[in-house]
Amino acid sequence: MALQKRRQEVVSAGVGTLLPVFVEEASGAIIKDADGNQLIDMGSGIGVVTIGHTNEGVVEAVSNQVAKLTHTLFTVAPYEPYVRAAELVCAHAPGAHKKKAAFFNSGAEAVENAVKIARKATGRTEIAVFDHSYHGRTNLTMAMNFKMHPYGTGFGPLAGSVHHAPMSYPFRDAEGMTGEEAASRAITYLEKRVGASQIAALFIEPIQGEGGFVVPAPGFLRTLQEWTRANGIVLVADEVQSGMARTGKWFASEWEEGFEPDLITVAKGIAGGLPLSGVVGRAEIMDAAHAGGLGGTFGGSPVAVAAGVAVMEQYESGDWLARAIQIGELIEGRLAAMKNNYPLIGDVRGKGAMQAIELVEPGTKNPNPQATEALMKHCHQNGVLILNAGTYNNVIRFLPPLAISDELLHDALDVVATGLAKLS
Ligand code: PLZ
Repeated sequence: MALQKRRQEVVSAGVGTLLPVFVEEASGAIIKDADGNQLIDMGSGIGVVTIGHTNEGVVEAVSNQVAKLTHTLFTVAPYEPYVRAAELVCAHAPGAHKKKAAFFNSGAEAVENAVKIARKATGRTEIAVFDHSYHGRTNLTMAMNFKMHPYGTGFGPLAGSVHHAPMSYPFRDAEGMTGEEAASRAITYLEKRVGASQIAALFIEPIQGEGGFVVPAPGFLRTLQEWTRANGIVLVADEVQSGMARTGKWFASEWEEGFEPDLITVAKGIAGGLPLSGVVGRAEIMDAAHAGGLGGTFGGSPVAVAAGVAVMEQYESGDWLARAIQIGELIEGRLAAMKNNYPLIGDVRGKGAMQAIELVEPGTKNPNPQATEALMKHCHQNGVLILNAGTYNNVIRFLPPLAISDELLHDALDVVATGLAKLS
């Protein structure tokens, strides 16, 4: 293909791609490529266009904003939509405490800023993260990722003062291990290896994204929170992938009763495709950073925050959250039925419109990345854009735009079922 050739000439080989297509336009849950082919989008650009491609409200808000004001830099001369976006994200982050927010461009940048804020607030240096986690591609976040390859290989030296603790992974943990037990395993590890008094922040994805949609056992997050509170550690929920209506709640953190992280990082789904990220959380922690300590040229640009406001105001009706729950039930029901038919599926898990299957060698828990790759290819060849994930590359994740219809969901899942039948 001519475009493919042009791309290879001028785009760095380090920027890989999953699909050999060039996308022209998209709407709702349908993507159209340059050759006129249509794909059902079951990935939302990795959880970004949660509200749907080219959502009308977002398009209108962005178009209006672009015609009015595109840039001053908030730290030079502020503008109202930034404040409105902060009001919305503060109002809907879990917990009744007073909250404040700051906006940036990417998820990794939000994570980096949460580290800065937590270090300043505590006067401590060390950062704790979990196995199977993913936090970004910058130098610091590369060190926070669980997987060295492909994210960090050859890109070192990576940042220090980052410590990885064991995660609660119900499918792979000892049978019957509770969330409390898994948390105490992580806590013991961190106390021995690092020392609670040294730790500025503990980062956790309440449902892991790249790691394979791992949902920790109930009680895990709450037990970690008891420990961070008792030890003056800032608890940060990285909700870059799980956040903002994806799981049927504003934040996946809300699925664990009583779990109210001190800070939350948001990005992806917050702005319907525009680059916007943020850190939101306890006002006294957010205010620990000195004036001039946080910022960046494009962070919270007028156009990005206008999109964020348009998305969040639509979420306020509750309809999108309810739709995420329905989508979750439909997908989970279909996947559970497939699991009964095909022993390739070892586990079905997720919340709301964030669902996954973990593929194994039948009869074992041995990861099956070959079948996962083959299933993904089958779907791509049959017009369904699905994404893989997982430490062992053996997870297929389903995170469609919430604008998808039941009919398209069934079509996509039929293709998955045909693929599983072929592979079994
Ligand atoms: N935290 C939980 O999921 C981004 C990575 C895509 P950025 N995940 C998708 C890729 O291969 O680069 C992510 C995440 C969680 C942080 C990030 C980082 O967000 O916007 O990609 O920087």
